[in-house]
Amino acid sequence: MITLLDYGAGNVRSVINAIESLGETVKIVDSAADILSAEKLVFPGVGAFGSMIRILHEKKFVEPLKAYINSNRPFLGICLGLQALFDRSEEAPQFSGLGLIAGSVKRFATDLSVPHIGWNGLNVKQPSRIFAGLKGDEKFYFVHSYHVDVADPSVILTTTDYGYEFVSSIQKGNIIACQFHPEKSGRPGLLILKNFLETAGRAVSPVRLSTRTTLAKRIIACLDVRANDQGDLVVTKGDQYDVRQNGDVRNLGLPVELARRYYQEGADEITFLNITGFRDFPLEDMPMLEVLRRTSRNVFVPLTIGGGIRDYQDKDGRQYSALQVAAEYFRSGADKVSIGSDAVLIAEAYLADGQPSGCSSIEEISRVYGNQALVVSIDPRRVYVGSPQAVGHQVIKTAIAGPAGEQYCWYQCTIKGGREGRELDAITLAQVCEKLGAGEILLNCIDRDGTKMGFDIELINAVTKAVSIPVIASSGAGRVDHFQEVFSATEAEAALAAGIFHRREIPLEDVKRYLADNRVEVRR
Ligand code: 1PR
Repeated sequence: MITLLDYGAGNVRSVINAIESLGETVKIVDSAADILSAEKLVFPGVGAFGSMIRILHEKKFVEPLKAYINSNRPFLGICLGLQALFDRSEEAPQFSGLGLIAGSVKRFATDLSVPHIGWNGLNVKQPSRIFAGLKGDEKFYFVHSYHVDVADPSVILTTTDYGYEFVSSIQKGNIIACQFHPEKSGRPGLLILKNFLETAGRAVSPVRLSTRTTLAKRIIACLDVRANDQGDLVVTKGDQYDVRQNGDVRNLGLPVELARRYYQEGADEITFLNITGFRDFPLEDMPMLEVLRRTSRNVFVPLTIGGGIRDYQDKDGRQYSALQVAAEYFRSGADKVSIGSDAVLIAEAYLADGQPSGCSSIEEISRVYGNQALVVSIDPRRVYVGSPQAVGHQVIKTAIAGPAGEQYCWYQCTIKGGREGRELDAITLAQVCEKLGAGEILLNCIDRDGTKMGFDIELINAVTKAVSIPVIASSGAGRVDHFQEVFSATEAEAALAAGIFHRREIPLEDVKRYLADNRVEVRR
């Protein structure tokens, strides 16, 4: 029996699913007594450092947790569950950490995008039983803006490179804690969990010891989901956002089955977009929550869900906040939520008022769950203009001239699945959303969607240069070299595609092989 400390702040379902997939049963901590009587305790910290420590105090879990760890019984901390063990964190200096490992938690000080999101490797510094069966060159999933700074080097188990070398896991007796997410790291992640659970294992070192690790470029499979005219939830795909063919919604498969296929084929992440979420209230749309629950049972890479995340009043006049909608998604197995239409309206209000409201969905969700859990999905359309001064938006010079020979364009934000254009450009939207707390940008492009013409490199360059959070390039992938182009010509950290994968035109493995052959770091 494994005891799991859930303080109610995010996706612990994935950890439960991963442990259960290894044949173990999980008991969730209800009271301090459950911590004190645990035999093996897993603490998957999610959210933000300050809210985690506050809730641990409110629930009176701090002293039992210290007593458990001081007793040297098996403990596995994940992500914030590692950071919690330290004295303090720059993320919330007003709160003390548990003070069980000497040192503090610092924000990444690098020119690279922060959060550090994606698959990176481990430099193993000492043998451990959790490495049994690992070769040493595997990659694991990280998503964090802060890392631990250890006072006593003897506890360092692994380091990872991101701008500089930081400590990515520690071990002190039976206390093991890692910054990466084993439950989201596919087969090698499950192996680490299994090794932790089998406490009798011998300490070993992997065969291949790396001295420097590299963050991989991510390949994301995207599933646009909606109900078809018969009321079944299907994966569909648009051409420039038009998902109907001969009047019917295109049906390219079932969401849970397709997600599982992409996991097995090596997708680094899976994104579900509930594309009619702007119409329906997602908490009434239980099938979508069920899709997440079922997918997260056997898909052990990160899952993002978007569509309909905003404040809402149901037909009985009951109010729901975007935070409640997001919470339901996290509880059902999502690791990140993605906001589309609402982000545009929030940015417009911010620009009109000259200051944040403090209570927008972006601010509230990132405050509670951390900005790494919040993606903003942008649906821009190219608008040609004759000169940079023609409009009051951020205009770029383009090599692809417009119908009347125009040399300039701006990227107009849209809402409601591209149906409504707004007086806001995509670059400004990305900048405002970063300021308000978004941790990542999913950059679609209506002009390229479904065309297989390749990614809009000009758009992606304009946005990646304007923000310091990771950007996912999306829309237009048609050939393997389009992925190579986007990673060599832009600073995008991930590339997302849909149609070519759904129609089995290009296997995911071919994309990764081509990238690896062309010296782009990928996870294989
Ligand atoms: O506005 O917060 O409710 O979120 C709705 C979400 O649904 C947004 O993220 C929006 O991008 C998405 N969406 C709405 N309508 C459509 C549509 O297609 N009619 N899909 C839609 C957006 C675009 C991509 C697509 C890539 C790759 N899908 O995600 O997967 O363009 O396609 P390709 O590789 O085939 O070119 P809200």
